[in-house]
Amino acid sequence: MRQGKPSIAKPLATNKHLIRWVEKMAELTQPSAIHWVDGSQAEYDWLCDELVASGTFVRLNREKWPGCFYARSDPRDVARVEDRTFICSLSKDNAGPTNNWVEPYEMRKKLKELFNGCMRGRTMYVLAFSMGPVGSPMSRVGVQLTDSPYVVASMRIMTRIGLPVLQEIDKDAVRVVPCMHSVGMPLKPGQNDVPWPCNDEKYIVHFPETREIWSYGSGYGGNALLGKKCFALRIASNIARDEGWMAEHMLIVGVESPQGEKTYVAAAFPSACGKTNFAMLVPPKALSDWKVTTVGDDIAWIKPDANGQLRAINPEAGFFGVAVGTSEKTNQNAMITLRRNTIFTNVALTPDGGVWWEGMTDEPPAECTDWRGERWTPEIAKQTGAKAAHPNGRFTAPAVQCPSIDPAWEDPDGVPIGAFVFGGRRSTTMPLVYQAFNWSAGVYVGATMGSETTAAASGAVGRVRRDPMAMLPFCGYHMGDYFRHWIKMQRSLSSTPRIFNVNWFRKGEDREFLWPGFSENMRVLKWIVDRVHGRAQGKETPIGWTPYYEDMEWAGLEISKARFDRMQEVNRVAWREELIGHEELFIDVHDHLPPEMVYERELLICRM
Ligand code: TSX
Ligand code: MN
Repeated sequence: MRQGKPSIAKPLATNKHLIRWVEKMAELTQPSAIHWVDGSQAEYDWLCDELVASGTFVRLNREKWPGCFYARSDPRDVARVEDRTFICSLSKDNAGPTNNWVEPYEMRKKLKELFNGCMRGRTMYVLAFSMGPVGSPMSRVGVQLTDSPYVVASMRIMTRIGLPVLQEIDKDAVRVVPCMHSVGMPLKPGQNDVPWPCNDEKYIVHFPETREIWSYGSGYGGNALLGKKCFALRIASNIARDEGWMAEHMLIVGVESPQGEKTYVAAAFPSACGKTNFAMLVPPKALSDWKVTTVGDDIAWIKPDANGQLRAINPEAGFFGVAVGTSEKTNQNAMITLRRNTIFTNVALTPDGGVWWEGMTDEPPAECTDWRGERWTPEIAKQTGAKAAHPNGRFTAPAVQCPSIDPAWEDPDGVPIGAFVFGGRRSTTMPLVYQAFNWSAGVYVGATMGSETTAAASGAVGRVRRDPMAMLPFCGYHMGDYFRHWIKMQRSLSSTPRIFNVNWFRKGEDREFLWPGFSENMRVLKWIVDRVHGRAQGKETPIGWTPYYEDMEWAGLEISKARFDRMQEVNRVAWREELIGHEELFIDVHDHLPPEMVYERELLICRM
């Protein structure tokens, strides 16, 4: 027996409900062993050694990449599977038209078939995890039963796991979200395993009423790390709606002024907008007396406190970030964060035991092994178009290692939210920044946000795909009811956060980006914070308030007033087109749409 190998099947909890559930699920799935995860470093080290031995992990160069591992998934298991994701509420209407729904009884029957004996020949890990700091009144706990040690290792980075969480559960006062997970590849006696077991038949299933998650067939990302999208967004959005708080697909940053005034901002962006880059923004030299700190890069749980002030926690403990495009230039803080104790999946492996991905360096390595395990060189790439890293290849890194991590990132009471920011990737129509006139106008801005499609695979390039509050794939109930919940939240607040919309991606007639983006976004953030504190003027336009040129900090950046005006232009012709897009979105959810959304649209039409 290796050092640190834990005893098997001895429950590490005393909670009878938990133990009985584990026994029942073991009876169903028939694992060859049960391992209660304690969450210790010794256990993690042992687990990683096992993953190396089984070929799932490659240990990276200990000098250059201490504590880092490399994994390649099955090429058929590389991303979340939205068409295989189900919200099995009692009524179809509750799931709404934007979610897949199957009658819960029918789905349970199907899941029982799928999970029957699905862990044969494998170890079932009992993984207790807390979303949010252990013991925080805003945190929630889950227990994931999984047959994937890769998932256990990843969840140790992304959440708080093990003994401290089991102790919370033993207090018997907390409600546990049960999460069943199997890669769906049982092993016959003597059958050899593969580095990345999975099943072509995939099911990511949520039961909102009973707060349960069942995931089958995938070992990757949001399909398998059930604390993240499944729990912290789809299930939590249901809990939040019932309890009067918000589970949002938002990053949280702290903005500290030269005077030491701290303002926290929560922001929602669809994919491919550089959300993680924004969460770790480094101000430009000319604004280096301003500081940006990171509370979270993906999910925010936001709740009114006793004074009616919204406060937010990051329910996660790590970053599961897209690797491609991450570099010293685009995200210096991320590059430092992922230098140690990080799991890399579906990027390229270099001959010296390092990792590489497109956009990491200006010069590609002379040779490497790509995410499929094939030899890759820049020449081969030129000839075949082969990518070294999969575009959805990821780093899984501990948040504590981030140089910009906020001192209050684990504050059990959360941080006070001063502003909400929505954004999208839009080459036309949308100004660099504007502020909504009020709460319901701001909810309208979030509800109608969208991004232009970039990848050819996702339909016509350049079409606006609406993604309300970046929650379309993550809201665990009817989207119309979700807008209602946003509207309703105002009533429990003494003052509502100001709501803004940003667009880093507007292009000029020459098809070039008008705004330099990245660090320079600090200038936009500064105006937002100045507005929150009543320091900057707003210029009234039909869609909201925009900055006066004079109110933006331009030190160290040459942008003429004429260019700024082009970035900020509210074009009435373009906006009439835009409003038709809003109507198309609302058609789908019209029967649950709050009246405020209809009024706001009418108001916009009138102002145009
Ligand atoms: O992450 C980005 N951000 C946010 C940073 C805090 N990206 C990358 C998006 C892909 C994930 C951006 N791309 C941003 C941005 O603000 N802006 C752009 C568009 C852009 C790209 C390249 C340049 C300028 C703008 N290059 C030069 O101006 C030299
Ligand atoms: Mn996300």
